[in-house]
Amino acid sequence: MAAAVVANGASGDSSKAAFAEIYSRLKEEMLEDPAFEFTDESLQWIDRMLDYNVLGGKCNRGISVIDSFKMLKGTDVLNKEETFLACTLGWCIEWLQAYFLVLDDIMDNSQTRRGQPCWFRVPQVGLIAVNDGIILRNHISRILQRHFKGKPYYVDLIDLFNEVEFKTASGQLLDLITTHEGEKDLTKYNLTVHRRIVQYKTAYYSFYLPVACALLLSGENLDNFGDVKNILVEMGTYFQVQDDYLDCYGDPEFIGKIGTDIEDYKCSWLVVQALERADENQKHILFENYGKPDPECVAKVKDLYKELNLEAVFHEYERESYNKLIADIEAHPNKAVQNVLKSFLHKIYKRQK
Ligand code: GPP
Ligand code: MG
Ligand code: MG
Ligand code: MG
Repeated sequence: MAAAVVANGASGDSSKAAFAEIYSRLKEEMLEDPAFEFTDESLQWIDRMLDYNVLGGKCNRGISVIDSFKMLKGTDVLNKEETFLACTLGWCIEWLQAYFLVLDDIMDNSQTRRGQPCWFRVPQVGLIAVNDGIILRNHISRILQRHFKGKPYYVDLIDLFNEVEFKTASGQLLDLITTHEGEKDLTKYNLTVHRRIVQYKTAYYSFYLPVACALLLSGENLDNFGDVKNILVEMGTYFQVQDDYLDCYGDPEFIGKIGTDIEDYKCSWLVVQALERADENQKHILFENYGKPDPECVAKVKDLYKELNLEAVFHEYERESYNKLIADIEAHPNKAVQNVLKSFLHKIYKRQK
């Protein structure tokens, strides 16, 4: 199973293969954790839960730790120990992603994820998924303790994961309370509100975290990389705009999930753009139909997006974001850092899933 994990990744084959191999080892360690006396049932549950939720994604975040570490070191080959540590941190990010997605799908009332039913929709799982999310989060601490305790940067790693988790949960809070039932008021949605939500809920864990892990592995002090953090947060904002776009325009078969942003009354980049361009009549259509589960209402919103040519607006945004990011990256004094940032950007530019 692990060998197929990263088949969709966009980076070097050697990083992918090395990465896939480590998963089974980390999983075995979690299943043999001496802090708990597993029963047969709990062992099988965790085994299945991990394969279901940690695997099956693109693994861009995880593999970026290895690729970034190589670029920072200025080498294409890492020794066995370095490879293992980089892959392990990469998997910690994939575990974090699994934890967020299991819970996000419950909160967003989603149907599918990575081409299969969301974990909480699997018969016999239901709200046990909430506890599985907690277990996934705890596995990260277990993995870090087992493999990094004693390293000079151990405390920084723990702080990093804690801080990024806090930022993400705070972003998720903004995402959720902005959509409060009963006080539906689309006029409060604008680019500033959108930007704040997506920076926190997505950019830190998806973009800053992998590079920050590679920097710590390289012995760097994260305090010296504030400018890199800013560029990565910008990149993460662009990435979430793509996610908002794909929620409506992506092929569910291909992206592996069915969009719910219109039904969920989300402060999506698309609705913000629609509001900026709509005349009074069109605004009325949005106000009447946005945030309702009825497929006819959803279709009316999508028709309006088409009328406002939002696909073209997105493609223009994509081009501008890319150019701006490249300019910011090229202004950075360190060539190795430039390579890390460019490589990350090229993994996501014009992504279809
Ligand atoms: C993406 O939002 C954000 C997350 C997955 C972070 C969730 C954070 C938690 C603390 C649970 P999204 O809902 O647009 O993602 P998707 O489109 O993949 O459902
Ligand atoms: Mg969400
Ligand atoms: Mg979601
Ligand atoms: Mg989304």
